[in-house]
Amino acid sequence: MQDAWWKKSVVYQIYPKSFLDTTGDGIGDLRGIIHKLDYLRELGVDILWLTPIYESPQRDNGYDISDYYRVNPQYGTMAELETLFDEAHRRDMKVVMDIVVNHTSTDHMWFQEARKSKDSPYRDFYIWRDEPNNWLSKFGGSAWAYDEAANQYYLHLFDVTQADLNWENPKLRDEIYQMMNFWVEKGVDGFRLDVINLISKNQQFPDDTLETSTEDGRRYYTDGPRIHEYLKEMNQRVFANKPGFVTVGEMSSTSLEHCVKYTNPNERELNMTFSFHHLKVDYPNGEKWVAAPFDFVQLKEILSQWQVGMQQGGGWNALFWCNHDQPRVVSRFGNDAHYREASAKMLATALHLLKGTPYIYQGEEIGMTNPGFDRIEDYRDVESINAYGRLTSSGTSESDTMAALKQKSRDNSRTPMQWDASNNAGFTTGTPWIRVAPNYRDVNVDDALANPDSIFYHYQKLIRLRKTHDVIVYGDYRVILPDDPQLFVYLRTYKNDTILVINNFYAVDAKFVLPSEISIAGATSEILVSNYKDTPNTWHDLDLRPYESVAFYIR
Ligand code: TEU
Repeated sequence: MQDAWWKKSVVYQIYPKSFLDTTGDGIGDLRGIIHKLDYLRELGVDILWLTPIYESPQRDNGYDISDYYRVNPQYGTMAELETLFDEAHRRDMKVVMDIVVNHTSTDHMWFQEARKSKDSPYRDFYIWRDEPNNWLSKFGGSAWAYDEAANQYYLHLFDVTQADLNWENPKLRDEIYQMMNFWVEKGVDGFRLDVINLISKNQQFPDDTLETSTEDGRRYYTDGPRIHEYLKEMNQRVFANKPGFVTVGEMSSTSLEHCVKYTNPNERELNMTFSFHHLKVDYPNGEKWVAAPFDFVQLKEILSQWQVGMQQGGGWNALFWCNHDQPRVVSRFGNDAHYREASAKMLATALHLLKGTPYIYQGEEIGMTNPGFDRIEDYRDVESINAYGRLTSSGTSESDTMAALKQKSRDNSRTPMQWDASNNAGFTTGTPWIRVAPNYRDVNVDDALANPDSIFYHYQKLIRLRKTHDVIVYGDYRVILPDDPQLFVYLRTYKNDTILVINNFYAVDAKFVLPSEISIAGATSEILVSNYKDTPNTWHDLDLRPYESVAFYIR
């Protein structure tokens, strides 16, 4: 039985477009990533996940693929990608590629052929109807678009240029597995599978009620009727070809029960899943596009539910606060104005000591913040621009709309990586495709590396601890004081080891007293990691300062 090596690993997500530009065209590239591999090695991460680098018209920054077998020339060449694999491997890092198989760009040859005629062998690669149903696109408006050449409507759960593939068609599935095997043979070590739980649609295509923002059709295609069958087939036909291959599924609006099934090794589907419920705690009534505070107790409840549920069901969580679709966590659940360093470290500890495989999104390791763009011209993301149009034309004021974008836009995490204090944060010598966040002179990699107390070294320490303490990897999870409005406290236990993690999520002092019903067997304790220098080693009873966070190791 292959050891589940990826349980001990930490993944670093790279958004190539915003990582490092070596050509001066304002767009990051593969050579930029190669250039920074030593930096990533220094951080200590084991796996690099690259968001899509395939040929694409870039309507959705590469999640709209027009050719799965080619590298987007803006990013570089196939030879450079191979060099990137080799250079990462030489440094003991693995590379995971993003695979988008729920949809392709409408520029893809399959779609271009499909629309020409009902007799095209590619017609049935997509989902066509004479009459649309009332499902809504995740990016706003109807999920169906009329195509003149085809004289039918096609389904697009995302942008109108992202046509959903028809997984009912075995020929389409063959093509997809063949394409995936091409990348496996090329030397990629794993896949991150984009919205993979949406590929099986209810073939009746029933209308939804549209009564709430989530009754938009999703119940008919989320974790759909044949999803587990497809993933088992994909596993057999692709992943099983390479021992140790790692897979993570991105699961939109999923359930715990399904994620247990996706990731329990006996099911032979995937290794781990991303779920998003904990990142909707600032969506009042399910509505994303309003500026709103987050519900802290609900955040803990959801995290705890997934910790316990995956543990009981033998599944495995991918742990994350940030990615290229989410605002920066220090601006969201931390405090980027007055306690940027302390709160970024607290959030790192709170996440990395949970059970699961942690993911770091580029820039998170130096505490990058939301950029605070307050002009629509600064935004690039199709979802944000659509939302702006929809909100302002339906009567939401300009200022409420901009407040929502400023807090929620996906562009918050897509601004260029801040390498140093020089122009454009050292990201490019040209004009960046999206503006650099204005705080780059204070928040950058150069400064982080020069300061032994930086957020960077805090992440480095957490990554190292995972390698030396099995309790971090395998320990059982239990929450303490679930209703406390300020503290997130949990225990991890494995064999004779216990870790007690105490996090103050607010800018005011707090007091922790271990509840009497909790007994921890252990005579000695030490502080594994903390974000204040002088935290006392008193785990029964502790006064916490703003955003203070500490993990006690008790034996
Ligand atoms: O995202 C899927 C997804 O559902 C989101 O997190 C999405 O950004 C959110 O619903 C918007 O409110 C994945 C990719 O990560 C994202 O970048 C792509 O745009 C999307 O799939 C389509 O491929």
